Amino acid sequence: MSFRESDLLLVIDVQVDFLPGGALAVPDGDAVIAPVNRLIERAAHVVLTQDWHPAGHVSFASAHAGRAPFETTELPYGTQVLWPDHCVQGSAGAAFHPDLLTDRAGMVVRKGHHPQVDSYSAFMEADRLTRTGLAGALRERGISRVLLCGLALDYCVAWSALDAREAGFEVAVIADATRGIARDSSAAAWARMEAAGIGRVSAADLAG
Ligand code: VGL
Ligand code: ZN
Repeated sequence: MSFRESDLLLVIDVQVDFLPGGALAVPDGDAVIAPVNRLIERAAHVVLTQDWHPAGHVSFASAHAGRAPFETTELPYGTQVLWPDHCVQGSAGAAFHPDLLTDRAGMVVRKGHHPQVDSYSAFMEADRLTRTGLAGALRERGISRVLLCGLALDYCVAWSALDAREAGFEVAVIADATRGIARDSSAAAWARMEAAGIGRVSAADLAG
């Protein structure tokens, strides 16, 4: 299997705050950078996402008195995990990792910019109503398959993959070019994705 002209490589949130030393570091997250860069060099269409929160964002534990990171709270749109402050707009932590080959990306989707709504998915905010416009943009470009990599597998990668599938695209996740925040939620994410008909491929399959 290799890249087709109608494939999109969707690179999720390879940002300083999600890498070791960052505010919401994904364990072993820096292991994705080399395979992601190899994939970016091979793919005809590349879109990057960037988690991009205003200060005081509703997903930050610090915005909820007496609450700690990794607890959950109920918001009007459902249950929200509370995170450490991360990817604040314009901060060093919100920048792409300096080694990421960003130049070949035709588009950057910023998400999570509404103060009261989180957005794990590149396609739809957590209110499950507000669309980012990415699905329409991909259709206009003749994309039929979305291949995902990046961080974090159990949140933004999985939610984006599930929404891509729901939008009618063929979808696969590049297993060795992603890492999760936690083992249990990563296993649950793989199960949900498999049930939704999402494939699992390796970077070598596409960019060996
Ligand atoms: C993410 C938690 C909060 C992610 C973003 O990129 O997976 N996770 N914001
Ligand atoms: Zn976030």
